[in-house]
Amino acid sequence: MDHAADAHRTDLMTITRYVLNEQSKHPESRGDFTILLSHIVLGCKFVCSAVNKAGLAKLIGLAGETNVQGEEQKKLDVLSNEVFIKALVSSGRTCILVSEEDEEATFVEPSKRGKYCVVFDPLDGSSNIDCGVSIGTIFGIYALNDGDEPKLEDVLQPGKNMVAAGYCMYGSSCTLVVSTGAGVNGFTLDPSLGEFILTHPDIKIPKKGKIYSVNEGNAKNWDGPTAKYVEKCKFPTDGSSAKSLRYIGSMVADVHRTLLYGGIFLYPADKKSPNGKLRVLYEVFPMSFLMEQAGGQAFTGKQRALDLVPKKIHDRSPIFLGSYDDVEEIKALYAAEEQK
Ligand code: AFP
Repeated sequence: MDHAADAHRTDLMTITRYVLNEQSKHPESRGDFTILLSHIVLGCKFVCSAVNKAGLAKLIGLAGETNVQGEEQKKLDVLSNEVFIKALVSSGRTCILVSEEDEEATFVEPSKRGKYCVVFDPLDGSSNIDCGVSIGTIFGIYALNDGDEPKLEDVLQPGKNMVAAGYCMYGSSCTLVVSTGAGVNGFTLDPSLGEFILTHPDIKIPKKGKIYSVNEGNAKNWDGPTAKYVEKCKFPTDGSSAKSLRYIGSMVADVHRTLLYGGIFLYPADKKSPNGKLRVLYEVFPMSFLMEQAGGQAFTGKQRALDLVPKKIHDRSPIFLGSYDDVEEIKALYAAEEQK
């Protein structure tokens, strides 16, 4: 009998235990972040359960409303947004909430306010709901100085100022990947316990990968560097093997695979969408934060993604993120283009 392995199986590192351990390293901490995170975890569990039951409960299908981006909202989007807004407000630790589903930022009423601003996409990849493909929640967190009056500029900050970021993927398992700025950890929901257990400690993305992930249907509208990069992935000229293409069309799933297996995920600018498709605050920033924390890079085609300063809460940006060496290649192609 392998006693060491057995001890490991019975000594579970839940996300709450993990965060409390981290908190104890900061004696000045009042536990506000731990409380906030536990409310985010509750939101993730609720949405996970709703996503799992969607087919049975007839929760899929249109809710008859359109969101800020002009897309038709599905019932699960509406539900997930409500769940997260309520969970975050009731934590008593938030002051400003920015959701993909709401045109305006929500300012929490003074009696329920705390110092954290949370930007989030409650259910990203919603066009995949009906066919059961993995979807997810993405979030990023900024902190105000104690006593500061919250204002919109507090969430229009570069991503490098985030204090934490993460995503929860509702897939074949429910996986929560989080960084508080000291590495990246992945927790998997044990449905029988109702607890997220640390299953992927200190995730590091491979320095170079064998997979590229992009919507190639947009190729005719790409700029030179993106087109050249994808051509190199398929027809390498340095004797290396061609990369494999994997594209789900659900950012959480595509980024999760990239984080674990390495490679690059790109949603570039194109002639039709000069700023790409993905939203800076609650898609580009949290995923770029995680990539950097895991040893990878994130680039917009012009600069480090986390240096961007959003002007509006629903701004978009092109994004290239993943393994360090793969992102270096795309950076070199953009640099060469600039030299011309
Ligand atoms: P939906 O929420 O409309 O499904 O969009 C998902 C998403 O924002 C992101 O999760 C994907 O990476 C990206 O869009 C896919 O976009 P394309 O369908 O244009 O490839």
